[in-house]
Amino acid sequence: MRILSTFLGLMAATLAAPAIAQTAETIGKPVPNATGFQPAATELARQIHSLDNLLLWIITIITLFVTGLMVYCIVRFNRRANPTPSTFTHNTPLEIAWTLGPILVLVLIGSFSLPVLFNQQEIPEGEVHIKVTGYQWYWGYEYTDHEFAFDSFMLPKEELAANGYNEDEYLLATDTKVVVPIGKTVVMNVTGADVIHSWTIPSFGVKQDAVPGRIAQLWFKAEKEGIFFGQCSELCGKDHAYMPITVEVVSQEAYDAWLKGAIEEYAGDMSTLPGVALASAD
Ligand SMILES: [Cu+2]
Repeated sequence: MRILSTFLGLMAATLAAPAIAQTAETIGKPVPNATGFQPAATELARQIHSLDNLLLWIITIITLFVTGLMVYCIVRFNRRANPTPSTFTHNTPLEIAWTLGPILVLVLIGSFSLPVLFNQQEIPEGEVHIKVTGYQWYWGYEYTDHEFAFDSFMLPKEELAANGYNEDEYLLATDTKVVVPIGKTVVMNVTGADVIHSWTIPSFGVKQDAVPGRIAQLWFKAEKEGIFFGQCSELCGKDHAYMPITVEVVSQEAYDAWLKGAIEEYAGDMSTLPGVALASAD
C-alpha cells in the first residue's frame, strides 16, 4: 500500500511539474556572501557603478589624509611634546588651501556625477512604452503602444515552482512579469494610484517614485537577456515588502511572440502588432 501511494505521489509530482520551466537566468536575488551592486545590465547601471567606484576612491583618500593629520597633531602637539604652544590665529596660505581644496574635490565629483544624472533624467525617444502604476500592494502595467494592461502580484511560496521559479526567489517573483525586448529603448511612465510607491530594477540602474497625481518617466535599454528582480522602494503601507517587480528581457522574436499572446489574453489592439497593421487595416 505504501509503495502504491509513493508511486501515486511521484506520478502526481511529475504531472504537476511546471508546464513552462523558467530557463532564463534570474538576476537580482540575494547571493550568499555577496557585497556590492547587482550586475549591471544597462549603460545607466554601469555609469552609476563607476561613479560609485570613483567616490569610494575619493572618500578613502580624504579619510586617510584626515586620519594622518589627526595622528600627526596628537603625536607632535601633545602637552609633553610641545609644552609651549604657538599663539598665532591666522595663516592666509593655509586658509586659501583648505577652502580651495574641498571646492576642487566638489567640482571633480560634480563633473563626473552630473552627466550620469542627466543621462538618467533626459528621456530619449522610446521604442517600447509602458505605464506602470503602484497600488497598495501590487503593480499595474499598461503597454500603451498596444492597448493592453495587466496587474502583477507577488507569487505565494506554494506557487513558485508551478511558475518556474526557485524557492529562493520568494518575495521577488511575480505572477505576471514585464517583458521587454533586448537592446530597445524602453520608456516607462510611472505613477501611483493611492500612496507613493517606487519602481526599480537595480541592475538597470533605474528607480523612480510613483506619486499619485503625477507622471514621472524613466528609461532603460537592457543589454542582457534574463529575469530581473526589483522591489517597491518607497514605504507604502503594511504590505510594502510584498509587491516585488519582475522584468524579463527577451530577444525581439520572443518579445513579438509574447506580445501576440498578451494582446489576445489581455484584449489589446491587434492592429498595433508588428506586421499585422496592414492586414487588419481593411
Ligand atoms: Cu512600497
